[in-house]
Amino acid sequence: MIRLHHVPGSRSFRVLWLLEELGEVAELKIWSLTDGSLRSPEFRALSPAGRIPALEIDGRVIFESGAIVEYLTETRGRLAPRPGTPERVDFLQWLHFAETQANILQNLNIHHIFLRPESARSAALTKLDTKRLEVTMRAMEAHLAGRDWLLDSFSAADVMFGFNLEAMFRFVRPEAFPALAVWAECCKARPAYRRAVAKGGASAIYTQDFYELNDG
Ligand SMILES: N[C@@H](CCC(=O)N[C@@H](CS)C(=O)NCC(=O)O)C(=O)O
Repeated sequence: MIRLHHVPGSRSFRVLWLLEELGEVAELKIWSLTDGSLRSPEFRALSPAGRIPALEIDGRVIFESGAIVEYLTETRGRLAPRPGTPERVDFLQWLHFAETQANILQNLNIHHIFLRPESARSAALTKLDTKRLEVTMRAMEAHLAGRDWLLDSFSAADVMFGFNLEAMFRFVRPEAFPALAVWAECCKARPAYRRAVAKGGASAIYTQDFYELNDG
């Protein structure tokens, strides 16, 4: 039995999509980011920082989505280059880059959506994180121009952006990032991605297509 602890639209989507790509059947337990349940002893026993995702698999629990993605590719022997190969370095680099970008996206979610009261939100920090997001998107645009996937073929490095590619164009418009936008559409067109969206449910985070920067 595989059980994924999931919030629709969050980083757990990375794991859900990868499980679909690998043909693994998982039961989902849905949590909320806002009702306090992630701070419960029940959830903290699975993920000590109270963060989504956690995955029950092969007789244990794993937290940290990057570790889960590495574990799944290692044990299922697919969608990642072998350790020790030059392509493995690229794989690891983009895998971890996804989390650098995800942390910025998480800050923007807090600035635009979660922080209450709204008067506590900082226009300066929102602007700073929007700029930092743009920098990561420029790096991806430069890398993806003229190629289909982050590596020579589709891999779990692409999947690691599963949360990000739903989020990034909600804060930065796509016009300056044509290669990134095409890659995002190719990811979303994969049958496993679509199955994961259908199983995991619509985003529990976003209610708007785009969040304007309020420069004050
Ligand atoms: N590096 C961790 C980050 C996990 C994380 O921050 N998840 C978010 C959802 S996308 C979360 O659980 N947030 C709840 C909170 O911060 O209280 C991972 O990749 O698993």
